[in-house]
Amino acid sequence: MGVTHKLMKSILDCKKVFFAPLTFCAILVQTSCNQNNFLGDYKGTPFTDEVYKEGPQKIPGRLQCEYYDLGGEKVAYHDIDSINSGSGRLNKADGSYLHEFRSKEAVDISYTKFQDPPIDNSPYNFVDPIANDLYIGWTEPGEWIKYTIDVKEKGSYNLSLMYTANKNAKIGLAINDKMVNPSIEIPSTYVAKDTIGFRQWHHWNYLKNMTKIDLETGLQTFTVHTVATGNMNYNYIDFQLSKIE
Ligand SMILES: [Ca+2]
Ligand SMILES: [Ca+2]
Ligand SMILES: [Ca+2]
Repeated sequence: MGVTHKLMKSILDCKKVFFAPLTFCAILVQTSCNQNNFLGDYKGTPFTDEVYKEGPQKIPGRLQCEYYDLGGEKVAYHDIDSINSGSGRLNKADGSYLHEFRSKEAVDISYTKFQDPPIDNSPYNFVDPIANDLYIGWTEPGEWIKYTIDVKEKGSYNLSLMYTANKNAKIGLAINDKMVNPSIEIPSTYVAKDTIGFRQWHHWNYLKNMTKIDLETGLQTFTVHTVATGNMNYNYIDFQLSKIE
């Protein structure tokens, strides 16, 4: 090999070393761009605080309704008023996590209370909840809450909801702001023989397989719309993979 050949070879070897990381970076940038495009111009970010640090909720799995995104009114949620009727109000600010959870935001939040006389641990539950589980309440038609989710497996998912409903109601679900089911009927959990009025908002039920939706992998947004009647509490939604496509 002549001197010129040696020189050319060393330049090419150098280029390989130099360009390999650039190619890797280009792939990363491309992936990032695709995700940004998928989320459109969405300005919300996944919820995180001093307790919950896991970022976007993982699918398949259990989506906790109280971990809707950060970003505020008309970005991560729409609520009919500007106050949290639960955290810091019904549940007086006392420095505790449960009483002050997202108390500065308009979405209304409380938690399951097991006590005597019973509230969320009453004999009128259809399905027993767990104690001290945060949930969204004071729901009204027109309100919505949005989540960044991280779908790990493409496929068709069965969704099941842990909830209460003072009356028959309806919710709608959207992926990336496109409705995938605009009207899911949520059966009332009203029990006439329970004579304690406020407890009609505390009879828990699990609506198994309330709908089925198809999901691609990756980051995307999931929105829960309160469509009709309101008066529901949303605790969590299970996403169970029913079929790999
Ligand atoms: Ca509110
Ligand atoms: Ca509300
Ligand atoms: Ca919850």
